[in-house]
Amino acid sequence: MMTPSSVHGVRACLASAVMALTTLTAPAMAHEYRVGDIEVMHPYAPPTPPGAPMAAGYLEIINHGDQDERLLGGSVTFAHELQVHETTVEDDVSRMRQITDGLVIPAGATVTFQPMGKHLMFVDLAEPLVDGDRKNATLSFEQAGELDVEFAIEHADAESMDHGDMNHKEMNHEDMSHGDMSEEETMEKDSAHKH
Ligand SMILES: [Cu+2]
Repeated sequence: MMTPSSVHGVRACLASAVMALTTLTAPAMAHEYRVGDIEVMHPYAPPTPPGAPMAAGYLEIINHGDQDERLLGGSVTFAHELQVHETTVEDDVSRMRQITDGLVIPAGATVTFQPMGKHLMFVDLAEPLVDGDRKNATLSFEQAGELDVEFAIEHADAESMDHGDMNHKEMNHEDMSHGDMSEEETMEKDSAHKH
C-alpha cells in the first residue's frame, strides 16, 4: 500500500499528519475485531524477504471494560510461535525483550503496538509474508478469551511516507537469529535497528 490511508500515519510521523488527514476519505483498509470488552484494531505485518526467520506484527488493543486485561500471547499457522515483544531505546541502543507474563491492557486504555515499541513477533516463519496477503492469527486474552484476527500484510504507513528512514523497519529482525531470544534475555542492537 503506497498511500497513507489509515490513522497509523498520523501517529507515526507528525510531519505527515496533515497529509494523512487529507486522505482519510480514501477507502479505509482498517479492520477490527472484538471479543468481550476487548477491541483489536487493524492488525498488520510488513512483508518479509524470502528466508526471513521472523517478522513483526502491529495492532492496537482497546480495553472497553473497567477491569485490566492481559494479552497472554497467541498462535499463527505461518510461524512456529507468536511472542509479545517490547522494544525500548536507551542511550541510542534499542533493546527488545519478550513479555512472557502477559501484557497488561489497563481498563479503559488503548495500547498501541508499533515499530520501535510493543510488537508481536512471529518466530520461525514457515513462509514469507507477501504484500497484500491476509494471515490468520489467534490472540489469547486472560479474561476475554481467544480472538481470531487477520493480519493484513502491508508496509507500515510510516514507511510509505518520505521521511528518511524507510527500509529500516522493513529489515526488522532479519539479522537476528531467534535462537538468541531466551525468556530473560534482552537484545542489544545498534541504533539503526528498528522494529
Ligand atoms: Cu521483537
